[in-house]
Amino acid sequence: MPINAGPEYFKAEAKYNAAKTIPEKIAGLEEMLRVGPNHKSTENLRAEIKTKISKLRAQIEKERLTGKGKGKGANLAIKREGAAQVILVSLTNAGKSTLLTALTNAKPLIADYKFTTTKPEVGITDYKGVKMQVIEIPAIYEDFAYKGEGPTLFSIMRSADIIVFLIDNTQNEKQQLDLLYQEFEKANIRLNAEKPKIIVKKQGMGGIEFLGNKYFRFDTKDAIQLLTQNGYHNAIITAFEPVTIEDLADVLNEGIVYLPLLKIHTKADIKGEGISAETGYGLEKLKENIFHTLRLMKVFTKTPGKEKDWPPVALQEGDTVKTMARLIHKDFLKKFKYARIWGKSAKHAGEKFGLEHELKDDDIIELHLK
Ligand SMILES: Nc1nc2c(ncn2[C@@H]2O[C@H](COP(=O)(O)OP(=O)(O)OP(=O)(O)O)[C@@H](O)[C@H]2O)c(=O)[nH]1
Ligand SMILES: [Mg+2]
Repeated sequence: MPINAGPEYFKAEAKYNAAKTIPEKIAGLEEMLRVGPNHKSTENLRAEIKTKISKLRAQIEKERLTGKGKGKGANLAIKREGAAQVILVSLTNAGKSTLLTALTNAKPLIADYKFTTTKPEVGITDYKGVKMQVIEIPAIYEDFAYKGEGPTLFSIMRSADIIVFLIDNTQNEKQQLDLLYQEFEKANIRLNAEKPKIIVKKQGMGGIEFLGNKYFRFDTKDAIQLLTQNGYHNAIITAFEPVTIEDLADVLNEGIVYLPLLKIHTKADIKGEGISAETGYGLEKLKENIFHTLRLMKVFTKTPGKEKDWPPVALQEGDTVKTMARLIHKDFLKKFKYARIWGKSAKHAGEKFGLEHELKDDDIIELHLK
């Protein structure tokens, strides 16, 4: 029994103990986390609750994939296209379909009644020559993560590159955000969060070993118990920055994915700031924002004596001449002599560089081969 737990905690615990279905059990445990005390002496308990939740969630995911359980087993696969997959999410009527129509070639139904969109709608948008796939997910509601098509739709989102929340300026902002965050939490998707810097590596033997002890903000005895509960009997645990036992519980839960989030406010023509998909206001800026949040950049190729080629190639920030050469042709790495570059990463126009040189957005690159 936790120290200083209030009556709400015991109510939640009773709810958990009485629960018959997995979602009910999860809801009970989540409530225990929410209303339970959160300080140093309860960290172990919280980590244990988290482990229970992730095991139950994994069970739901497994049942979904094998087609057991009530949710349909069918996997709605969406073929990836373009440099990135962008997901539009909101409560009903926030303007996802209107935005998708304004940004892409898609023609979803738009209406002022609730839950107009009932399956994912897909389109392609163009940002300065770079194509990105945009997907509208049917509106989120309470317990979407567990009900009907929700788990299947969340599994589409798990493999996406970025989540965009649409917040309707004409509705209560906090209610929209709370519900969205809550459902993503339930689906084990962490938004705009860094993965805790701790590595757990299973071993064949040797028991449990800890490296980087100065960073552990927990008792290794408790950590061993948590690891054992999760099926780790031989493992090396390495930390690179301060980590709590809850961080360890998160890392042990392989079902967690980490995705970037962008929040945008819609219907700015009626009220408030943000975008208006109806008038087109703020849409170019939005695409730019998505592009930068994804840490993408565009690089142009060029042949000697000619203008730059169109369209540009989409690369990830930090990519080098080597990435580019490899992308253009598999033989180019072997034949590479040097590159000439025009743009932000070059001090003067046409400067010569080797394979390890880091490119910048809007660079123009001319490859010279042996
Ligand atoms: N004034 C104004 N109305 C908008 C804007 N965007 C959407 N709407 C209106 O809001 C209503 C809902 O728009 P949809 O695009 O269908 O919203 P949705 O998020 O796709 O809705 P669901 O599919 O039901 O979840 C429609 O009546 C739209 O015309 C906007 O930027 N300005
Ligand atoms: Mg819609």
